[in-house]
Amino acid sequence: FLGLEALHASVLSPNAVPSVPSHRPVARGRTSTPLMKLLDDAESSFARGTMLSPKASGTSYLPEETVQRAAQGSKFEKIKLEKDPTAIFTDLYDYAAKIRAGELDWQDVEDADLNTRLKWVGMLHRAKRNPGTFMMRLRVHNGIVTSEQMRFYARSVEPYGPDVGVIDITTRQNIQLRGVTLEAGADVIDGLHALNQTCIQTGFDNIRNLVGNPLAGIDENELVDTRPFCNMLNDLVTLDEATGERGNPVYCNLPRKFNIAVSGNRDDYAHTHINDIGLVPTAHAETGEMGFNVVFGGYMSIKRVAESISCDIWVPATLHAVRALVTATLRIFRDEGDRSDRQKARLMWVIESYGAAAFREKLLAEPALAGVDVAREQPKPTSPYERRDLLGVHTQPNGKLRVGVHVPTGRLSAEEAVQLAALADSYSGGELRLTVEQNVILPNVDEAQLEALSAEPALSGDSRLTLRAGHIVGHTVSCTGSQFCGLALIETKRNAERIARLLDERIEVPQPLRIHWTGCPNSCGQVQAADIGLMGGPAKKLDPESGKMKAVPGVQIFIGGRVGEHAHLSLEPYKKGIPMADDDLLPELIAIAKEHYGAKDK
Ligand code: SRM
Ligand code: SF4
Repeated sequence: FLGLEALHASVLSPNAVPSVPSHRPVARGRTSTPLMKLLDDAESSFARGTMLSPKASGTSYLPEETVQRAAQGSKFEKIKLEKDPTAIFTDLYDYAAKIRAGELDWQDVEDADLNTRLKWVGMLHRAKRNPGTFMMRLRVHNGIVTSEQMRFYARSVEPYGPDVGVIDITTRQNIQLRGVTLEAGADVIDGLHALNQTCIQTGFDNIRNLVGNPLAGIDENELVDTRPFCNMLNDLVTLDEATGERGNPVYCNLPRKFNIAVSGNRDDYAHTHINDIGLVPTAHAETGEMGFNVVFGGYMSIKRVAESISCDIWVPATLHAVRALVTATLRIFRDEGDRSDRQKARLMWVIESYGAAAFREKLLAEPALAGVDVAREQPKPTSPYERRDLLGVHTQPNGKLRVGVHVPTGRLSAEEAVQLAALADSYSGGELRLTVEQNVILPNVDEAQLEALSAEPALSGDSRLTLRAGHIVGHTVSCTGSQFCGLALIETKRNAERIARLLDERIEVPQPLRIHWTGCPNSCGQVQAADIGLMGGPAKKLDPESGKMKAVPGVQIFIGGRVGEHAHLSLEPYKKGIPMADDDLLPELIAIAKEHYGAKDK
């Protein structure tokens, strides 16, 4: 359905990162800008003497009024004003060089850089669980990874040993590397850039990984190929159009994170309903032209979980129209979003401040959208449709097969990553597709090779990776949890994997049962979208020794979330305070599975 424009652009820009020098000098020196004056006047703890770079920074693009609000805003706003996060890119190289030369210890790096600004280059210090090590969050737009990139991930984490040096597939169809030190970070970035990939703008107030259809281009039900759109939007975030350098400063000082998902079919594998912008492929009712109904404002957080809403907007499925729509929305969000209360700084709050209809008018008045053929929301398809499973073996339109590989809770050891890369080289033309359920798809497998693939040692015997996961194990998703995340109230991944196996041993469910785990109310594991969602929370249990109730790790249970065309978030917990011990949690889960999902004892 896509025109030449999209395909042409995708050829011109097959991936995000051009070859430009990564070591850029940052000019420093005291300047008397209106911003410096503002900083001087503002009651804040800015480190005096830290200068703003005269080159374009994220802050250079903010209107004066926004800068003023930011200067009086949250501690993160002040950190961004004091030194623009874009500068951390080159600072990282300086830090790495000094640490290697023995002139600096990571502990001497100023706190705002170490624990906040470095997130701009995807380096998240694991201060609480593994001080001195970083999780590196990449950008894998549309979830497409080459075998070469996968081997590079393995090489990057392998030095940190099997406990810390692991790779995670995330709930945004993305990759996180663990254990990386500050001095190694710069090398990892260079390595990524050499492989046409990057990690910039992934962990701070940035536009996060672009989620697309994991079946793009190999999908018998495809309405739009999401790859060119994810490529184009990824370029928008990672390239400075003026200089060709990395990192577009226009969107480098947002009020908060920003999520975009591009769906390619009626299955909505990209989860448009929980993204700030969700593009839902829908043909124009009168002209038949393929385009996107746009939904806005979906998000999850500690204080509030909101399903996306319609603002009655449809745009054609052209790169120009989608870019215009996204840049117009980002302009409003960047300049008008809340800068004082981080809990109110997501797009939904801006939309609500106008009301959906007025926000639509506001958006359409944006210069970026001038000349774009924006229509009212188009009717959604009504014919029956069954959401397809991404795991298992399925035929592609070209006669080849797509084969889902289950990766328990998305966790890969360095060795498993190398094995996956080898499988991709042997069977899927060196390509791997990631899913938001934290699994992998091997595309374009020859039917004649299926038997050999199934018999591969990496996928059989005791291997954690498998082509044949049970209905529960295969559909379990988990956030990072307390092993690495300082915000976690419980350990998630190991429990999720173990409990799913126990459930698959004890009960039979007629269809996949999506159990999601999340270690705290931020809901990175998207529990409100799950059939059964488990969120870390307080619980009490009788202590047999003291005879008193004792605080123990526990969960809140959510049930009835839906994904796909008729997505629905389950906002209120079904039960609270369930202790995590197997004898407490398993009976609860079995009862829910029987009562709500047709499970039977085995
Ligand atoms: Fe998340 C913060 C992990 C997807 C909502 N998230 C965090 C931090 C960075 C907290 C921290 O500093 O430790 C976690 C890092 C832990 C670690 O070591 O891995 C973290 N989030 C994750 C990942 C890795 C979970 C996973 O195991 O897959 C996911 C990475 C996605 C990516 O590749 O970019 C992840 N986080 C999500 C999602 C799901 C999604 O995007 O579909 C959400 C809910 C959707 C949303 O954002 O609206 C989510 N994470 C949050 C929030 C709440 C945001 C808010 O507006 O308040 C936080 C807290 C924050 O940002 O302050 C958070
Ligand atoms: Fe950490 Fe909480 Fe996100 Fe899990 S949900 S990764 S515990 S912030």
